[in-house]
Amino acid sequence: MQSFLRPRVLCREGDTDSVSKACSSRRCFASVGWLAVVGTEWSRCMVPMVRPSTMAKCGQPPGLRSQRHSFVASGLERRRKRERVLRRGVAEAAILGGVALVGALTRPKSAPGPSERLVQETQRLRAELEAARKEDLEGKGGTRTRLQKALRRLSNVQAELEAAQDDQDQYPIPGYLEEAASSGKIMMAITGASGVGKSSLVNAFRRLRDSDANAAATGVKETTMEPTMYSFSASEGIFNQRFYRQLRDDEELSAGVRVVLGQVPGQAEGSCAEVLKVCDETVQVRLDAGPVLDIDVKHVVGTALDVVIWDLPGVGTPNFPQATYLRRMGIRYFDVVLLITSSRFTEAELMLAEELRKFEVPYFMVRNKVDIDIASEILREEEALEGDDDEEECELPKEDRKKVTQETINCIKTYFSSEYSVDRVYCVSSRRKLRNKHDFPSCLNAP
Ligand SMILES: Nc1nc2c(ncn2[C@@H]2O[C@H](COP(=O)(O)OP(=O)(O)OP(=O)(O)O)[C@@H](O)[C@H]2O)c(=O)[nH]1
Ligand SMILES: [Mg+2]
Repeated sequence: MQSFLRPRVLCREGDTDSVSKACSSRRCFASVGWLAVVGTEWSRCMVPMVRPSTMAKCGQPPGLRSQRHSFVASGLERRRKRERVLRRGVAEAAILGGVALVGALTRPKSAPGPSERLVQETQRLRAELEAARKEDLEGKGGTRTRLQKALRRLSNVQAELEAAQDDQDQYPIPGYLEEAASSGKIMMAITGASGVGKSSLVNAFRRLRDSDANAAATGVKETTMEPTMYSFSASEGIFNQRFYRQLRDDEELSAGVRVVLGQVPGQAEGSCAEVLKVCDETVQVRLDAGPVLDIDVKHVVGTALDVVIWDLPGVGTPNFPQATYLRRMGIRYFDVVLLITSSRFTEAELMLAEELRKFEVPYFMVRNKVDIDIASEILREEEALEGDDDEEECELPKEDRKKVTQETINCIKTYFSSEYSVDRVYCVSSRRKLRNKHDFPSCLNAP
């Protein structure tokens, strides 16, 4: 799948200081996680893994020990328990065999809460203010204007910081997500309006019939009434074969670890395997498909990550009004999101897209139920060919049906790209017989 996000640089070579500074912000819980898991190229310039539990050791940078210190520090304390590494998976997730590297190895600039930039700017301005005060006390000339300017700048930045803080207070991590986040899995949400086929798609991803006992409930009326979690094991889904954490330079593999393979001759890229033995530069693995292979360690691209899919209630019903949906569902806290639509974009869907863009959550647009549009277009063509006699029935030849199908899909894609600048929309149908058609295989990167 192709994500809408592009890689962003968080930390350059030798810039490890910014890591410790990041620890001072409320978002550090997320950032340390991200930094800890980035790929090999990045791990060279990052500090070693810092878990939330080791946060205390990071301490506060000196700038924060000023008059406003308590504001940031107390908030930090308050959230210590609550704010888990909800979006750490973004950086570590990658999809093989497809176009995208999800999360692109960086943390988003606009993760929820006060940004690192804001915190750093506040520190800088405080230091500036202190220096101006000192000079003023020492009776140096011309310091008054400098002092006033520094005060003004600081109060502006502090207002921004407080606004970001308030925003986070209004949009806390929902309880249901907080618990699941500690599992260390990739949190993926399926969201969109009610009835667009979110739960049906979950079943399609899990290769289940809607009628199977453990399938997600689907129906013509509003059905999913609370966020429901589905974990994927290697045998039932595809996602955990596609998401991986890139190996760090110094990371050693050991028997039993599940890994994702790169381009191994004769194997599909992105194959999943279990490590059986490690000897120097060679690893013996058992592919999920069965065979045991001895491969060069360079073909191991990372350790496989499990994925949890959250089938969310639909937005915009009286039960889940648009006004409170973002807050109730905690959309901004997910690692990756599938935004499902089944017709034209509605205001609610645009709101979701905006939120995802704002918080830089990687997301994919899926246009479901294309079978209905195609059937309807074919019917229209046939009706056009029929005469006035109601009894006369005309069936479009196979070739023409194919043409109408392609045209319908193209039309849907053009609509999203021209109206909303969304260049990649996966046109799918979750109907069982159509799960290998249209963009469904590429949506899943299914082999
Ligand atoms: N023809 C067709 N029908 C679909 C498709 N996907 C879902 N449906 C039907 O659409 C209806 C709604 O599907 P659900 O999966 O329950 O939709 P949902 O988005 O989960 O709905 P809520 O849980 O209420 O938010 C059901 O009757 C499904 O059988 C599809 O691709 N094609
Ligand atoms: Mg549902």
